[in-house]
Amino acid sequence: MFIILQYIRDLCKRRKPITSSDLLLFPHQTHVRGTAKSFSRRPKTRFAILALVAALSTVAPAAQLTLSWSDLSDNEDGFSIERSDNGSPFTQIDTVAANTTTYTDANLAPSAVYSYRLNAYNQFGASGYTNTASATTAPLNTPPVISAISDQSTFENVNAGPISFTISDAESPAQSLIITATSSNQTLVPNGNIVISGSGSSRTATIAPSASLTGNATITITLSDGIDSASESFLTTVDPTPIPESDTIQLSIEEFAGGLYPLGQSDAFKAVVTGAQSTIQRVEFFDNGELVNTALNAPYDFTFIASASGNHALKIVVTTDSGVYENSFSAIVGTPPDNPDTLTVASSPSTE
Ligand SMILES: [Ca+2]
Ligand SMILES: [Ca+2]
Repeated sequence: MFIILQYIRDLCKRRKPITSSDLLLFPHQTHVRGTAKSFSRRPKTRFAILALVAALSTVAPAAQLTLSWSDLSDNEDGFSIERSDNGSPFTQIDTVAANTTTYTDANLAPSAVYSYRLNAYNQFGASGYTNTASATTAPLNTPPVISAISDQSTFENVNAGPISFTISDAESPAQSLIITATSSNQTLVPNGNIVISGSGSSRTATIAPSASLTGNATITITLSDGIDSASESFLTTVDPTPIPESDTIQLSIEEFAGGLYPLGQSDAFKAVVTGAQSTIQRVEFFDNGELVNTALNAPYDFTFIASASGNHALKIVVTTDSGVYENSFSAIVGTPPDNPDTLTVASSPSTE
């Protein structure tokens, strides 16, 4: 009898639900059930898990599941939650206070099947179990990946970009990833002035500084797969518009003879620009007012083809950050005379 009393005392002390297995293991269960008064105050036995929701945590790397149930008893001390992992026997994983109706089981393995049941308990015993509810945790997710973006610089009133970058994710197609961009300096670069374009894995960002402002802003591009995210930050510096240095352009022509050209002959122009202190933007070649070539980088050359007879006013225009400079040349295209034809020779008598 002492052993029986000790067993009952242990059951009560551990505040663990008295399950059917506890009762079955006990050799004299009739003695446990024999306390009629206590048994009548057992928690009500009607429980139902109304919903078992599988959800992935947005912060923890492991999956989690959330249980919810209906509390139909008014005298429980708490609920005991039991879990079966991938079909293994149920074991108690936790207890929760009276009148609790939800429980989140965190740090679970991904892509695993978990089953749950619970019962209510008080000092007099335990209720029966709820139904068993099962769910499979979500697969393991890895964060998306965004390529590195170097720091950018631009001038006031001038956009930076388009800046190319790539995105990818092990589980989700690039097209479904969510991209957001923010600026640390909303005065210089409001969030709405960062435009993300492109499709699939290839994207670009274009940053438009607010009018007439200079300074710098850290731009952060955040990529989300709906669960995890990654971000890339880079500094964008907006400098004052540079004041162009004055240029003293000397423009000469090499490898071009000028003058007279037979129709169809070609001759190379090579514009030599000296005296430019500021940046040369472009060198344009005009033939009788028509733009025939634009050279953006040295050597600034162009091949003149004598394709039409007549006078050709050839003009070279150099545009730099400080101004426009030009020089003119001329060529005259014509045709040589036609070949003489039908030559005959007649013999005359000789005289003395
Ligand atoms: Ca209750
Ligand atoms: Ca992912």
